[in-house]
Parts: sequence; structure tokens; C-alpha cells
Amino acid sequence: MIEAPLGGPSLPQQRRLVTDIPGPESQARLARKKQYVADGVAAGLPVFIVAGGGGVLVDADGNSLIDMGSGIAVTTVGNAATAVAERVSDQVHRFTHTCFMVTPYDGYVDVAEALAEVTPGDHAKKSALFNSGAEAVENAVKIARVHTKRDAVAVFDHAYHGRTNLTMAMTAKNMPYKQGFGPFASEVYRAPMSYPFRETAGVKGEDAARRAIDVLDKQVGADNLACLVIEPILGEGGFVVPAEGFLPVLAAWCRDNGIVFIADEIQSGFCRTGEWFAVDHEGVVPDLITTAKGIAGGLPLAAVTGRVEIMDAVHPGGLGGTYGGNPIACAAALGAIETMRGQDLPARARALESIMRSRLEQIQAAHPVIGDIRGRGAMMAIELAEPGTITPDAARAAAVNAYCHSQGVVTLTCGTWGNVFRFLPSLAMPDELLGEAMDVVAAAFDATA
Ligand code: PLZ
Repeated sequence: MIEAPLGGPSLPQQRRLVTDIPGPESQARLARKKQYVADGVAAGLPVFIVAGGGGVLVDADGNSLIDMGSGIAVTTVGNAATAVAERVSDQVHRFTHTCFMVTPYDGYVDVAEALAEVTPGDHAKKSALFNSGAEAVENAVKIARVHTKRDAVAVFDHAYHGRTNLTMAMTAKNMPYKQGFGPFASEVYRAPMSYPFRETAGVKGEDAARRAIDVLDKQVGADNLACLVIEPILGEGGFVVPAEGFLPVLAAWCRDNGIVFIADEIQSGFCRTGEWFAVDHEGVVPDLITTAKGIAGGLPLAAVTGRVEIMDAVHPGGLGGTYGGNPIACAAALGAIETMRGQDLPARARALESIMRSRLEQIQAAHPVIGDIRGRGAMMAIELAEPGTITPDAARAAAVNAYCHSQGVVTLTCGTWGNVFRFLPSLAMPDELLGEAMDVVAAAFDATA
């Protein structure tokens, strides 16, 4: 039995299948889901989970699965990480809620202080806390609009920012996120992204940025833009890492034109990419940064953090919500951040990257359907295309995904064409277990060839 590096979760870190996937217990529970849960809420891998720890999930049939999704980049510190579980259980016995807008408490301020320390830039920063990523993005736009007294919002091709009305407008992909849910919020404008695999070889990041700037300048007008919102590495859109130079040129243009540069690091943040934040790889300092997911080890918490003069543009009482910065979620965040700092999790993400990258290169050598290997740290992906072309092969991605699921590896796809296979292991994933997951991926490509 392999020991989990984080030590807390006592669940054996192993892949062990005792039934088919999904097994009979999960199938019975699925029938209840079908009866009581709205069909719009689907499940990618319909096994019912009874326990999670480190990098594994245990289902109702007793199968132990390797978790390569971390609940979509959430359990970065490991599932049920010790420091998170301890702080949550301590807090839950003290008080569960007051509403920070009614009577404040330290946990919220402690999280805001930690955010000021770990987010990019050494300027004075403040934060406001919310429940979900979409809510953070919405609030970042609200803050930028008040600060600039402008309306327009710039976003990018392939972007994902959430499922609320404004963030649906900001999200690029129609199915499944937007279909039938309009009309959408106005004053959202989309610019071309830097997508190295899908453009003429050698388009420099600086040139891709100028291409985007030209669209925004000519179609919107820099003076009308309140903010530019960008995922420094695309999440749902396919783990696209923009060409080097793209982000710095956009940030400089925003600075020169009084446009608030907002990095949406909801998926890429909190040590996931081998730095604390994905913008850190190019030394870009955003005016505002939105975070969620990995911030709290599995509890719902999100934040907008940024320059004091921008954050404080909003009148007192202008920001809030009943649950934003809930004390239990804040306790979880403090445990998660303590773990990231204490265990140098950015370094751990880089170690996982080197394991995944070398294995993926081996698999690619045998399977030219893998057109691109990309990502940073523990945020890696492969894009599947007809060999030698950029024609998406979503069917193969689905087949590879289904094979991995059947073998007890929880994997996720993404991308505008659904042809990207992504890997988001917990940073508590033992090396051996990650290697075993990669063995299953290799077998999946062989079996579906
Ligand atoms: N911004 C960059 O990745 C959430 C979405 C899953 P919420 N991504 C997972 C799904 O299909 O709903 C995300 C993101 C980026 C914003 C969000 C939104 O975060 O916490 O899901 O609202």
C-alpha cells in the first residue's frame, strides 16, 4: 500500500476495482438521482462517492478510483486534507454563520490578509469574498465598472467564466452552457485568443496580443472598456497556454488605457500550475484577480483581490451576499493555504508535471492523434486531432475518457470541440499512483486505436 505524501488522509492510495464501473450500488443510487435530481444536472462518471482522500475516491461499491480531476481543480491540497478537515471541524463547533455584513469575524479578514500576501504584486491589496467562481467574476466586473465609470467588458475566444447571466455572456461556448438560456447581458465583447496549436506556426505572443487589441480598439474603443477579463491558461476552453508575450502586452495596453486587467485564476490559481498563480510564470501583475476552487480545499469560497484604489471605488454596502466568506469556508481556506505554504505545493505541481509530460510524450510517439501536449504544473492536457491536422477528434477523446473511467481513473475532457483530455491531479497524489493513471491512459489509447 502506497502512503499519501500529505499523510493526513488515511485512505489507501490505490486503484482497486471490485465491480464494473458503475457498480450495482452506484446504479441503484443513479435511479434515485434520476427520480429526484433535475436532468439538467448531469454526471460525467456516475459512481457515487462515499470517501475521498489524497488522490483517490472510493465509491459505494468499494471501488477505489484514481482521481485525475480533483472535482475540477478544487481539491488541490488533497481530498479531506488534514489541515482543512481540522480547521473546519473546529470552526463548525464554534459558530457556523453570522453573515459578515451583519457581524464580522476574524476568519474572513485572515483570508483577505493571506490573499494580499500570496497573490501577484507587492502593492497594497484588498479582497471581497463570495461563494462561487461565477459570483467572483460578476463582482470583479461590478468593481471595475464603478472604478472606471465605463460599461464594456472584453473577454476572449474559448473563455469560460461561469453560468450566471453575466458570466454566461462572458463564456464562449454555447453547448451546454448557454443553449436556450438567453437573452444574455450586454456590453460583453470577444477578442481572439492566442492558441498556438491552432494558428500558423510562429505567431508570436506579442503579435497575437496586437491582433486582439486591434479588434477591441476598432470594435469597442479602449475608452469604453471597463475591464479585460482573461484566464491566463484557458480552463474549460482547453488548457490553452497563450504564446509567451501575449499576457504582458495585453496587461500593458490595459495599463496605458485605464482598463482594469482582471486575471480569472479560478481554475489555474493556488499552486495548480507550479507557481502560486498562472500569471506568475510571466511576471504579469493583474489589477484584480478572481480565485475560487483550490482556495478552500473543497468548500465553497471565492474571492476578488486587487489594488486598493480599485477595490475601494465601491460605496459601503455595494458588495456582499448572505454567505460570502462563510466562516467554515474561510477556516477551510486557511487550512488549504497553510498546507500550500508549509509543503511548498508549487514545487509539488512541477514534480507532477514532469511525470505527466514525459509519459504523455511517450504516448504521443505511438499515437499521432495526440496533436498537442500542453499545460503547466498539475494542469496538463492533450488535444486530439486527426494526425497531422488540427481537425478535432472528439470521438477519440470520448472513447479514451470512457476507457479510463471503466478502469477506475476519474478523467475529464474539455475544449471548445470536446477533443481535449485534461489532467488535474491533486497535489497530494503519490508519484506511483500518478504513474499508474498514466499507464491506464496509455492503455486507453492502445485499446481505442
Ligand atoms: N472561471 C476560469 O474554470 C469554473 C465549471 C464547471 P464556479 N470551471 C468549472 C461547470 O461545468 O460548471 C470556472 C472557471 C473559471 C469561472 C468559473 C466559474 O466558477 O465556481 O463554477 O461558478
